[in-house]
Amino acid sequence: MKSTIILSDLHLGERVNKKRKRAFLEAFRNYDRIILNGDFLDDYWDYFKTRNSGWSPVFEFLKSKEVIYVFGNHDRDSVELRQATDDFVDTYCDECFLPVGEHELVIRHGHRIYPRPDTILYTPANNIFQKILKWFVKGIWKIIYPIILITRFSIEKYPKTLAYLQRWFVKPQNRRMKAYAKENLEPHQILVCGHSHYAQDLRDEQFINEGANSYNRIEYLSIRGDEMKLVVKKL
Ligand SMILES: [Mn+2]
Repeated sequence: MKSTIILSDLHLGERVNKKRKRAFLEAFRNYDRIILNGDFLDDYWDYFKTRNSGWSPVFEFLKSKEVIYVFGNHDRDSVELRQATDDFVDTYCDECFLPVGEHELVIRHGHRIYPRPDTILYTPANNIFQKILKWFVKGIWKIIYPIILITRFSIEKYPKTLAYLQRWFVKPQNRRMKAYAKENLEPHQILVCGHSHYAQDLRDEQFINEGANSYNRIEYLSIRGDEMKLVVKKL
């Protein structure tokens, strides 16, 4: 049976981070199948520039693996995304299923269960007022998003102190995903999401969040045979 790694929220952009690059290559090496569970690339940056950036050894390496690309809220399905990634991706989807022992994993990024305010940027504007609103939000987003990225980075760099500050914000997101799983899934299924950037293994409650990889940590769900393990490592 193929070994599988599921990870999300790498938020790769035009600027490479060597430490993270090494960590991803090291992690990918040990698996046959890689499931990129959303927000692998980030549309704040240009997909083609990201593809040709210092991250390109990671993309090149992925060509030797089976790669499943699950769309996230920062890398929604688009012609540009597919063109920039189709040389290393085997399958694109919004959701995928993986049998593990007696269970079946339902793998989704999570943004449809817990939408964010930036959803407006991706909703079609039908009249002039909606167009102005969208244009306005887009302008603000260009300023706010870098601040969010820097805040996240500083919080996660000092997990023993600052990371606790964001728990009040991310815990409710996981609670909502867990409640969704309980209401909508079959008893043998387990919902596997990212999106909240908060790793939690609650498989007995049908929910696993495999965390995030956008800062000083590497977090993923490792699957070998019937064994599932949530791995969280500081870089
Ligand atoms: Mn997300």
